[in-house]
Amino acid sequence: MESTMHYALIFFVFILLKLCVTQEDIFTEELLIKPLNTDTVYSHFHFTIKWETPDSDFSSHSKVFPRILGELIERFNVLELHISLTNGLWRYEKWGYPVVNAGPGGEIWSWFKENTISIDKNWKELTSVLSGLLCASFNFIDETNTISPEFSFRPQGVFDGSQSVNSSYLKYASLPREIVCTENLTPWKKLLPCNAKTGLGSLLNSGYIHNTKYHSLGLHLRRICSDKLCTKTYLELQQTVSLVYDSKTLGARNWSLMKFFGQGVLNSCELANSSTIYIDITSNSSNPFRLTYKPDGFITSIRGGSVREFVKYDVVKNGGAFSVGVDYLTKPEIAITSPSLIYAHQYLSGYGKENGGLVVKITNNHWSHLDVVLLQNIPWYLQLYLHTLKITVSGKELKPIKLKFIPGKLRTRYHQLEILVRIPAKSIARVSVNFDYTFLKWQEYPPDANHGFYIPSAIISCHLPLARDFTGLPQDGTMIRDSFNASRSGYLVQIRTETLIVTLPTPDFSMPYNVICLACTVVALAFGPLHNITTKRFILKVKDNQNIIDKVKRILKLSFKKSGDK
Ligand SMILES: *[C@@H]1O[C@H](CO)[C@@H](O)[C@H](O)[C@H]1NC(C)=O
Ligand SMILES: *[C@@H]1O[C@H](CO)[C@@H](O)[C@H](O)[C@H]1NC(C)=O
Ligand SMILES: *[C@@H]1O[C@H](CO)[C@@H](O)[C@H](O)[C@H]1NC(C)=O
Ligand SMILES: *[C@@H]1O[C@H](CO)[C@@H](O)[C@H](O)[C@H]1NC(C)=O
Ligand SMILES: CC(=O)N[C@H]1CO[C@H](CO)[C@@H](O)[C@@H]1O
Repeated sequence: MESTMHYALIFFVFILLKLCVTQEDIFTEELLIKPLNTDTVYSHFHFTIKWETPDSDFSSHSKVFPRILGELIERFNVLELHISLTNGLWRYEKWGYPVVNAGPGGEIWSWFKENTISIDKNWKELTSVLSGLLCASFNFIDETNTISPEFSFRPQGVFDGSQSVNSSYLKYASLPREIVCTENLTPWKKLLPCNAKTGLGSLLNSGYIHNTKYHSLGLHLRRICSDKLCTKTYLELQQTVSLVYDSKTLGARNWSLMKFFGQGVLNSCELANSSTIYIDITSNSSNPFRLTYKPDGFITSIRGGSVREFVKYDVVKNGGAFSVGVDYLTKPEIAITSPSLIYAHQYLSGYGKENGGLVVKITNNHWSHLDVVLLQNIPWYLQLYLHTLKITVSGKELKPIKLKFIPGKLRTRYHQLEILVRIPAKSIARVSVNFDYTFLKWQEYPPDANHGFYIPSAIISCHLPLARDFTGLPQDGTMIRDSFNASRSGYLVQIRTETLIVTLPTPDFSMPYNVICLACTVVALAFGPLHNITTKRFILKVKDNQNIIDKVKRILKLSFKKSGDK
């Protein structure tokens, strides 16, 4: 009797706990496929989890939200976290803008909450934990290569608007040398609710991802409002994969999921609230094609004066086992994307092993002027001269509206240069600065010293008045909504330039090896005969018993002599 009551009590408590503790978390997955040009196709995976949870207590259970990330946020007092791991360079001028922007290599930035006691310590620990979590070299991030840009970054989620943004709560670091590979994709996939077994995640086979022109993994954590008045907030996790396929490597212009990923969608993820594939068919008017699988719906999206057409496939409704694709009806003629409004390139100037220069060229294709923030994060092993900073537009010098420079310190801090400048309509601004190369201490060179040293990509932020090729980070968790009609005063785009390699004056590290080899050879050559002479004794040997061959020879000789005598 007692034990029955006992069990009943436990059961009751269990039910009560479940009712109190289970909070709603919603998982959606999307795949956007968009032809970028006559020979490239962009596919972007977007996995979103929205978790309705209190700001500080992550001990409650979630259905699909990865527990490790919840713990991380609580432990390190993180407000927002953004990570990207990228291989390849996004070509803004040919491809337009990606949904999520990322520079080559690894990149990480995080906002900490205002009540954080030691931001530096939390940052160091956070990067170390993430390094283990994603198998990336984030553990090489420390205060020497971390910056806190003032103008370039703003929190992307809920933010208390009463206070101005204080950039001392922001930490940004990039690892331009990071090589992104399967070992990063595998732990990244483990964070997905369906663990890449079913649903759209199952398309991410590493064999097919790493032979693309460009691939980028992203992980973005932020807090968003649940409604307009922001009575409740959600914790939102966005996991993204961006891939750019080249028809030349695929062998044909006609593409399908089968060709991209080696398989179609086999089944849907049970935990996903929605699972959708979108194909951008806006380019059909210039390069007509035929869909190989019947779509479930059409969507027209209007955004900032740009109308785009999409077709939609519902993975759950189709019950899995299908592959979408496109067969082109004509030969390629017209480039699909018009030139982007703004793009930039970075390169080295200067001469010799001493005088270097860094140039960023920003192109404004818009019919009116654009205000642009340029952020440069330059390693301390280049000694920068701010007085040589020059901004020119077709020969004429341009004054920056705002300039913030935190000079680097040898071995302790990177240079941080932020420039707000107004670029006139239809022009190219050239921002150049000179530097000297530094001699490093001999232990500071990496094992492959002659490979060179990296300069991270520059970041250019700008409010675009139009959203022609702009997709942007989704504001409400879904990339494309039915009859989406957003007209905002500006669309924030951030673009990143290429990373650069500089060769610092490098000592000849093979010299000690050569010296050792030579010295050893000389010693060995000299030592051998000397050792022989000094340690060996010469003894005269008496020649007595001859061996058989000599005996036989002698006998034969004698017998021949005898026969000759006859
Ligand atoms: C930003 O926060 C830091 C640390 O709390 C504080 O010292 C600094 O005065 C703040 N800056 C502004 C502009 O509020
Ligand atoms: C693209 O246009 C061609 C004719 O111009 C039409 O036959 C085809 O159905 C269109 N494709 C889509 C996906 O709308
Ligand atoms: C693309 O598909 C169409 C229709 O099936 C076919 O006629 C055409 O030859 C294909 N193109 C290539 C390059 O395979
Ligand atoms: C979108 O907004 C514009 C301007 O407000 C309006 O003219 C247009 O009809 C709207 N389109 C849709 C589909 O609501
Ligand atoms: C929050 C949300 O989008 N919930 C949706 C989950 O899926 C069901 C059925 O498709 C919808 O009714 C909910 O609105």
